[in-house]
Amino acid sequence: MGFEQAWLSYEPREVSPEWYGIHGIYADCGGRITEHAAAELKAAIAGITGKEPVLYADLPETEREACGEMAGCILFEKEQGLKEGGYHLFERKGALIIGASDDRGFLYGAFEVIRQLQLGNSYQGIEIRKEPVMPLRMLNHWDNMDGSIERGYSGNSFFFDKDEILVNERTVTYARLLASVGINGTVINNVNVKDAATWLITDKYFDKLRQMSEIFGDYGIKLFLSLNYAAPIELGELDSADPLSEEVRKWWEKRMKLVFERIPNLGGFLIKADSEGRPGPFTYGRTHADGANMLARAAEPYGGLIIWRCFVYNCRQDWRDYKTDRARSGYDNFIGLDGTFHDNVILQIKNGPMDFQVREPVHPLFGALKATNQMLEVQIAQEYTGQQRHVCYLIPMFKEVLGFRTYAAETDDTVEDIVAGKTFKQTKCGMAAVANTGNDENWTGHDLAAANLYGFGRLAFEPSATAKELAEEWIERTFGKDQEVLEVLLFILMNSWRAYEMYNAPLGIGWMVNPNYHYGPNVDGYEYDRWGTYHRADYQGIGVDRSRQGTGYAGLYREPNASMYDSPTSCPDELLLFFHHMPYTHKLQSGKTVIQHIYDTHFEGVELVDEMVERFESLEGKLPEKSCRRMLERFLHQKEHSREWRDQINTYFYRKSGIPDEKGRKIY
Ligand code: GCV
Repeated sequence: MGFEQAWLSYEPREVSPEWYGIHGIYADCGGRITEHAAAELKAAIAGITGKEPVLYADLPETEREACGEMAGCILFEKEQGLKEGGYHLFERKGALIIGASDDRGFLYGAFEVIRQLQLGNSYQGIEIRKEPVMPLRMLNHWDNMDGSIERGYSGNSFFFDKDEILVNERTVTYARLLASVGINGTVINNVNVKDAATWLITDKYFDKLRQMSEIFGDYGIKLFLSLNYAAPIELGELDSADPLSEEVRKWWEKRMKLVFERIPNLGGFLIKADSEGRPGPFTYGRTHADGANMLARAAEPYGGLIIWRCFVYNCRQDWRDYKTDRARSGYDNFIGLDGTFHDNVILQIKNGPMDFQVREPVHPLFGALKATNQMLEVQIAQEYTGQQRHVCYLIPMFKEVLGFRTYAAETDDTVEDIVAGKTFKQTKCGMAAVANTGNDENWTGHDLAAANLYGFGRLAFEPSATAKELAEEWIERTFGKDQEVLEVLLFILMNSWRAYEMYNAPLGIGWMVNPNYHYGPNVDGYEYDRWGTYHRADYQGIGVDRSRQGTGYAGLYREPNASMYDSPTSCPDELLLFFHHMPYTHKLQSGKTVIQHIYDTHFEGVELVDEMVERFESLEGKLPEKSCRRMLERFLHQKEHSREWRDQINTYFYRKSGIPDEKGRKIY
């Protein structure tokens, strides 16, 4: 099985009988995207059924019947009334119809047909009507131009090498994979824009970027670039990047004109400003709105979007300072600017207030910002969740985030409603994921990590799909239909986030990792450092007081969330230490004490991993050999490494608290 194609492998498999009778595809009603959709459909049918249908790409709708029998054909037909990207699949007298009102609708409709085909479903009597729920469904790559990837765990970049841009077969497969799950935008370079990447908006790279963007365009995907806010200075042309300076404004106007002319399929820019050492408007005493709006005005004539990140905090904190709270910083920096951003600016907000920990509360800006376009940023690169060596299927976490009620309105107030544009009637909004791909043969290092890439795209398109459904689909499309494989891999995926959380930092406190590279346990790794990420454990208790008496962070939520988080009796167990400093002897809602919870979850988390590995081993011979070997190697590492987590965390808290495990298990 060719893993370069991930879930788009079109090798023969058993499918419902009528697929073998497909003899024609009629697809004359769209542009280049539709042509690519039809070609993809043809390749999928030919590969899977062994029978190649004829593709009638230039035949007007009116002349189709003249070709004879329409039963057994797939017809692309214009259908009014569907949202951009929406499609309608149905059967008419033995023919399968893909109705859509635009090119992207045909593209996603064709990929829906391929999904049905790979899953082996019949199309008789089929009736599927879908429209993308989130307008923007994006990937953010943190690829550097030297070929490395910041927080990359699956090889090197396939976009860049030695400061050059790569455009090749993999670019096409990448675009097909993204389109197949409905992703419509991608940022190819790291948000930390330095050195050569600053020059991406210059003549040096335009030709290659245009080529790449055209390939993406064929699959309905817009290319985006991360921008260096200080580009006018770093490109050696000005000595200021002050957003209110006339000279700077003019510089950007000229630059945007050039860039959009040379790369017509450019969607816009992503900007990390005044964060972790990156330049921004603060240098000039200006606000984020000043900075974003200046760029937005310059990009507006070309329909360009400015996606501005809210990951802004003081990374030079004094660990002795109990007042400054990093969790508050995104909110404090942006809430006063609500309603002041230009219409083509979107604020991109991480799912939690800290940084992609295994458990965090939802970012309090969701529901607080009412008059600003906003996007949710999640991370499928598993920076803090096992770095694609541990299995951690993150879709259940994303579902919880999307389902969180903000109380910003009486109804339609969940994070999903907000980023789908429902709550505040916005059209420039959606969801982005920090990507988990690299040039490894299987794209994602751990074969099972591809479920996160797949699930993310599908979820952004159709958030009502359950995590389990998406996992099932991905397993069957990738490994074929085998009940045992399905059951085991489903068990592993669906338990993986829970298991990882169990043997990781307890009760929402986060951060007990080795500094810098963020892998492996180190309880005090960040405790006496400048990053604002503390657990405040002493011999009596642990946790950060973010209640009214503490940093006041809990009060940033709307009621009743604020009160729920503010009191340790109503705060959900899994976030208790994020919001409160508690004695080890405090009884959780579960009835266990904090310390016993720590011990139990760490022992049980490891047991769960053992069970996952044991069940995986039972699949030997049922999975493609190379892929099975790769996974097994990672599972064996996870088994060992989860023990390291268990023992370091349990030992640390046993030594700190002096309280023994009720069950008398081995703690060092
Ligand atoms: C791209 C965290 C990561 C950084 C990342 C940053 C961000 O701090 O560790 O690698 O930088 O988040 O999201 O900008």
